[in-house]
Amino acid sequence: MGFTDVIKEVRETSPLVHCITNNVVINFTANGLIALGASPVMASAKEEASQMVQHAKALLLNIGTLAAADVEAMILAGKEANRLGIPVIFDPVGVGATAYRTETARRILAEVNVTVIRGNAGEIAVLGGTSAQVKGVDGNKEGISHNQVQQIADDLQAVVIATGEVDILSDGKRTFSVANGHHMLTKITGSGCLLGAVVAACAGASENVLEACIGALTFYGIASEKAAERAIAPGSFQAAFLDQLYLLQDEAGVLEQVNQLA
Ligand code: ATP
Ligand code: TZP
Ligand code: MG
Ligand code: MG
Repeated sequence: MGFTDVIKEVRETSPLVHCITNNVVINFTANGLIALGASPVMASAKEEASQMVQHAKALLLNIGTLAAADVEAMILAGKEANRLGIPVIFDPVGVGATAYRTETARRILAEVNVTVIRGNAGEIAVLGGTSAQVKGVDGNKEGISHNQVQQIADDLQAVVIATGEVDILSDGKRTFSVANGHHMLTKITGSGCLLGAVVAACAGASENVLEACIGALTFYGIASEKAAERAIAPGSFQAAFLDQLYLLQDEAGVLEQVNQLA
């Protein structure tokens, strides 16, 4: 269940990923998707959002720089993606930080059938109705347990990915951890946001969403490890990371750190 098959599928089919994302990470996200072998389009006007989805294989909704017009576009595009049966990936950036973000995230989840939710552990805990203060041996360093992630996935009827030093993901029935990754990812902006886009590309190119997510997380984590070997600081890491999204193959020395937890 490694990354090989899903990344091969992405590179062979170059899925179009329609991104309605925040204005901090638009360029990095587009470049990351191209490096991976997918194809990005950023279209957030409500007048065209649902029409653009018709060309896409996956839709990414990211509330990082929330504006009312974008929310309307996200809901229109999300409903069209649901009608077409293409996966919708939701990144609830900063949910819990303000009432507006929390209300908007809840509204999107109520109106759109979201396929995958990818957030940091704190954001996922807020969506689950708790705070991320719980620490446990089976949790990630940010303090969400695999049981919590599984419960939230079951409640929200989506694949839920809680990222951190160790990522935890679940479809509500099966739960995995992915330990690949490098702390340099925390020294550049948009590493979580781009991960959401990479998950979208993989889900759009694959039949099995959970396996696509595991493939995306392991590939992304290993790409960051390889990039860190070649970088001296965040600036060169960002460039080396884009290089690895383009270059990384399943080869000797590539170690996937995936565990099934439940
Ligand atoms: P935050 O705003 O908390 O940084 P985020 O949206 O950037 O959240 P992260 O949880 O940082 O999301 O995850 C982004 C990527 O960085 C994931 O691939 C994750 O595995 C990786 N990552 C995050 N923290 C670490 C860490 N301490 N060590 C290794 N990899 C990490
Ligand atoms: N402010 C609003 S969105 C954003 C910032 C800095 C980017 C967040 O990116 P990530 O991937 O969550 O670190
Ligand atoms: Mg981060
Ligand atoms: Mg984030």
